[in-house]
Amino acid sequence: MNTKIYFLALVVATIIMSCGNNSKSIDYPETDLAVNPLIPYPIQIEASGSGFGLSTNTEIVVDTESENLKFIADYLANSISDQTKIHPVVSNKPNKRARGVICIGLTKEIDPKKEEAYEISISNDSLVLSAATEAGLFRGVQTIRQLIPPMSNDTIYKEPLYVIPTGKIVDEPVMSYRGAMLDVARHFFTVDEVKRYIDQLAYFKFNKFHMHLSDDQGWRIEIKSWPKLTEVGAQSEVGGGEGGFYTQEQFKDLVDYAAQRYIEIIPEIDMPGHTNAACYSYPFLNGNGKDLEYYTGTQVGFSTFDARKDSTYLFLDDVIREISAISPSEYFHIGGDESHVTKKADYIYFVDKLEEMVQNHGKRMIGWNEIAQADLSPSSVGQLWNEPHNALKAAEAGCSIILSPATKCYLDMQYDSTSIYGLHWAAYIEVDDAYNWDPLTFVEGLPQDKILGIEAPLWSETISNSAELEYLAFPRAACIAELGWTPQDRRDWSEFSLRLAMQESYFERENIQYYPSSKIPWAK
Ligand code: TNX
Repeated sequence: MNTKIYFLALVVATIIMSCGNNSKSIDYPETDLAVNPLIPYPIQIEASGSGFGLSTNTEIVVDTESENLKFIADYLANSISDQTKIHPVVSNKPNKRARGVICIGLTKEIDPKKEEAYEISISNDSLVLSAATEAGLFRGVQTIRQLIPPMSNDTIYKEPLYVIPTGKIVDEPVMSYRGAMLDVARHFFTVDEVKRYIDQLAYFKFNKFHMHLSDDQGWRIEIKSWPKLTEVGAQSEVGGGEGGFYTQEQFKDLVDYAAQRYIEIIPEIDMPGHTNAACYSYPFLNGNGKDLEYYTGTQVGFSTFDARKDSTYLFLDDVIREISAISPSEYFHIGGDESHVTKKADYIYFVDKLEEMVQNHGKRMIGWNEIAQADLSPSSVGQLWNEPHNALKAAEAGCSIILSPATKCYLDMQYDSTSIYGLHWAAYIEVDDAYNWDPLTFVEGLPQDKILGIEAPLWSETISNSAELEYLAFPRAACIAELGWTPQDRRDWSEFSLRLAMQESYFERENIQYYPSSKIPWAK
């Protein structure tokens, strides 16, 4: 038996033996695990009506020899202490006096192909989280965090207990790609701001974070062989602020930070359009024949690389090589949207060349739906934002599709006409609009086996810091998280809105500046 798996079996046996009698005296109130604040909602819940009392005597037991498992357990311990001020001990073996043990471990009982599946069994004395993979355990930790009530019950025992309902949760996502995108080009977001967003996405079980690293207004990642991209091209942003960029070290730090949360970062260099900042830094790249200047406005579609110059491709080969070397993702996103001043034949030529180049660097190409005009290979991925016909065309070429329809998924759309941030060219998207649709049937005729997943882009023309980002992202990102995880037949808006209301304590505790939509029955 694998030692880690043996570990879980051993600990569960120890818990049953050592803690078996400790909680008998507690008269738990009746509970119902099925009525809970969980977002996304799990696929299977069996409630058993009693309680597990999280208290100062609760310990977390994990195989501490494994650095990754220890990280996951510590992540839960820190979260518990933020939520309750209780800081559980994390150890290999429960202390004899421990009352209530949270046990985290890998198991062979779950199919390892179910990469993010997990199970949680909760009884009076123990809460056992198991999964076939570390990613599954990390997802399960988010479920535990969400099950902890905001208030303790101080009357049923000699010390305060945070009562978690007993029962069993068996869970796994419907989609393997559940992403969010942040545009760090229109306005730059610092490493700490990006990390903060990654943590919020992790809480809702997202597993991909797409970074839009370049656009007309700024180039945001250091390329050592072409230093002016950041010396010149990163020095501004929408509205004329000072901009900024990530050094390669900082980008690697973000990749690692996300990976510890089992989130993959997908880098995007948007081209051949949306390239004013690069062309301004290196004018030989420019293909629109006009004089170049910094651009701090919000128009789109006026810039292009020169798609017929060999030097453009020599430059891009360096860019893709350097980024690929620091990006473990299997994907490289080439953008490809709104290249309105690139001739159609040049655009197709460009995308075909880039697809090959990306593949030569060991990656699969992703591009916005316009790339379907090119002769795509089946390993590439089209990202639908506004043209269902191009999503269908890409799928016919054998490509998988990421669904990000602007009318549903765009977190930068205003909620309604009174929203203080955001645009509304695609739609006003209230929280129920973001929730009430089915990604699997959204594009008529798109085969479901071609749907890789869903992604919520957040363009940053109107936002420049965490508070503004959070106003647009929350609570709608929670809707997209559930669409990617929970099967359609388990989704119901009125019931979801109650669960979302129960997330208020999370938003407040983390000081998340969410939009307090009137569609949600918030307690306050
Ligand atoms: C369209 S969506 C764009 C972006 C803008 C966004 C604003 C897409 C692929 N292109 O350049 O930022 O609208 O909502």
